[in-house]
Amino acid sequence: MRPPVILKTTSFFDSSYSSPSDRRLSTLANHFVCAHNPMASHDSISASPTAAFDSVFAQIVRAPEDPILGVTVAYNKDPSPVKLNLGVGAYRTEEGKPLVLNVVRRVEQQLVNDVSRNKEYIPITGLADFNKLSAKLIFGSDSPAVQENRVTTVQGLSGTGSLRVGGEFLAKHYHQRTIYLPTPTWGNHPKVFTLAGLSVKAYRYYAPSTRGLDFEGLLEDLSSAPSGSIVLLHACAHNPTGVDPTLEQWEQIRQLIRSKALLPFFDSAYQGFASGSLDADAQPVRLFVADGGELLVAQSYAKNMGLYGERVGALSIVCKSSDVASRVESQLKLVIRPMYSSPPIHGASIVAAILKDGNLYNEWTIELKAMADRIISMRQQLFDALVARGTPGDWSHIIRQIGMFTFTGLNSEQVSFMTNEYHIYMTSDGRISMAGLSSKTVPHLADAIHAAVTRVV
Ligand code: PGU
Repeated sequence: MRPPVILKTTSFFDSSYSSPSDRRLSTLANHFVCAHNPMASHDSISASPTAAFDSVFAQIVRAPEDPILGVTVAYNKDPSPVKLNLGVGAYRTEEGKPLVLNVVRRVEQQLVNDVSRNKEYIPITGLADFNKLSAKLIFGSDSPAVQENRVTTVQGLSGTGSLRVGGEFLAKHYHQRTIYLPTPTWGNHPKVFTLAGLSVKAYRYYAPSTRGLDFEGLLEDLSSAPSGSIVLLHACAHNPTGVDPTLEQWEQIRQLIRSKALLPFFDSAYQGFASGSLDADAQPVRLFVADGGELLVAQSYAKNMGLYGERVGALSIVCKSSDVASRVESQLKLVIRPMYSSPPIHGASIVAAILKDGNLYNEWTIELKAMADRIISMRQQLFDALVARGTPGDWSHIIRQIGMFTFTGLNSEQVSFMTNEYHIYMTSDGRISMAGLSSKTVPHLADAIHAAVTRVV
């Protein structure tokens, strides 16, 4: 027989999370338990653990699925053989399979075979080699800021964890607590920065009418941001729009940001994925570092090395002097230590091994370019397929936009229609991950888009 559990029916979750009807249910449950158990009082009672309403968590309201990762949850439940997941930004091969890069497999094998390696804790700031090489990757191997030791880099839990640590550091130590995010932006940005303790505001970025950049709106909004405000910038391959400023526009953005003493915080989740070149995709960041001003960059190795689940990333803060940089680093440690103590060793060891060896690095860049090129070819194939079907509308943005995503312009009703009728899964804002598409699945997607725009207004 199972021992009885002691149960407190008035949960502290009551007041903060439950609706009035939930609370009525809780009171009813309490009466029910008490009526059937002469030993029970209203405060502390014994009961079987089997009934759902016996739980101290009984009042918890079900949260909605994540708008991006929840698409995969729905996809996994669909038994259709033609189903297609274009929701999450994760690379797939022509066969629709996840890809582990050859160079990553080889390095992993070497790491496993090296018996001198151990699993000790690594420092709070992560692997020193990894940090140095990550800074060089984003800022350039000849970056004066790196050479002058004005950059502090700490290993992070992929892009998300690096953004979160950067956000929390700013909330604690920077004089301005407002961060401006582009509209639209990656759906997790507002949550990450709000929970880090910053206050989130928006700046105009995308113009639905042109399916391009709202450059005037962007300049206007950043011009009226209070001096010192933090500005989140997607380093390249803007998510979800696939719309990036030109280098000339970046230069104007830089001048405005510096003249108003705004603080740039770059999110670099797609270096190498936009153009296929790691250096070309880092140009906007390097433009800002070259003027000697300060900034933050969060890097992710999820996409460009295919290390999604390994959670490898880095946060760099470029400062005016090495003395400031080292004090900043000492405070970053105080942010990290109570959050997750120290980062994991495996993924960062893979990245460090690849970045430090010329041959492995070259091999990586070839595999990376192949991924970027396949995505670019998917854009052309989808565009051609829609033109061939005479699908109403101008679809040239599919080949103009860059990076992992196409922001199709399809509305949420059209997206639901495509999911219900064609088993095609994508985020409700009409974003499709081009990396999830293959030559074989392009006709199915083109048929679905054609049907959606002709049948669902
Ligand atoms: N920043 C941007 C702009 C991103 O698009 C993503 C991932 C991240 C940061 C975080 O990536 P890490 O995996 O933490 O390095 N966005 C993808 C992946 C799914 C998700 O939402 O996390 C996406 O589909 O938007």
